[in-house]
Amino acid sequence: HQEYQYLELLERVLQRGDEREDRTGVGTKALFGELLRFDLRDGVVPILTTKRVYWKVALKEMLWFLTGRTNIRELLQQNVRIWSDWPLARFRNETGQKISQEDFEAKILEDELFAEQWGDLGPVYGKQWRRWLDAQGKEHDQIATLVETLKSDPASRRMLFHGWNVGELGKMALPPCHMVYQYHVTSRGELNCLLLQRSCDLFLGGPFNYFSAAALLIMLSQQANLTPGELIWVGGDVHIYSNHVEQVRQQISREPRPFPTMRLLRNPACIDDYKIDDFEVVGYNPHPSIHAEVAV
Ligand code: UFP
Repeated sequence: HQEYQYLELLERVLQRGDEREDRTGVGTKALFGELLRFDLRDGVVPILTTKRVYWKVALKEMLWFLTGRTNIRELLQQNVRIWSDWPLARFRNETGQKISQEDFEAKILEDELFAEQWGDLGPVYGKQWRRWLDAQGKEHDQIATLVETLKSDPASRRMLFHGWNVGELGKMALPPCHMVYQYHVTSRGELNCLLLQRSCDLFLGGPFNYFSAAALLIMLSQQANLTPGELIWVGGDVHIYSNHVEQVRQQISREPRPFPTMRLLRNPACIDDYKIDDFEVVGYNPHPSIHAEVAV
């Protein structure tokens, strides 16, 4: 079962990971340079089964990236709260107010001006993917270019998009973790993706990142009339936070179940037209969810 790769990686990081201080102050165990391969043929998707993964949340986030927008308001409108911590921390720091996350999110939702001032994450993922700004002030839509190339020149070795826009890193709430996505089309018309993730919170981030990269690959396949092949995930600093160790042990003790499959219910006219209801996941029967705190 493909999920054992992940469980073995968890185990390896716990056993052999270098214990180190990290930016958040929480502390991690980390390995550098790890690789996982997920076979996406026949609609199989890597949604882990040894804990419940909220795949709809990950998918809504991916669709939000594709819109090119960067304000958490559009996420909160869909009840997605995974990006709230960063703007909340900035608000508390800069105003000295001890507002709760709930109140902060409610204010972002009801007050558009407040959202503009405090809800924006800076030029993170979506901005770079859809509107990368070059030195001449011209914007580049890396996703549209990718779809075009997949259709017109699938043998190309230049099919990729990148989030690490050096000149804009300072303005981002978080510099991109899942950083470069490179694509490859086989002679059989299978689409493969190699994702380089520079930094991975293996317990909380990884499971989301695998699935959303797979979902994007599936959308791109449909747009370019290809079939899903393989997702190859490469992690740079792959770590487990010290306050996730108990959760990880619990997860490792569980037996994986078959990965589900995902189907697209519609063939949207372009990569911008996908909606959450276009995706159907079949046969997902995970173990219960395991809660853990995110390090900000
Ligand atoms: N992180 C992920 N996946 C993501 C994301 C963040 O694992 O998609 F946005 C984690 C990795 C790391 C932290 O623990 O967030 C980012 O911190 P740093 O920039 O110091 O690597």
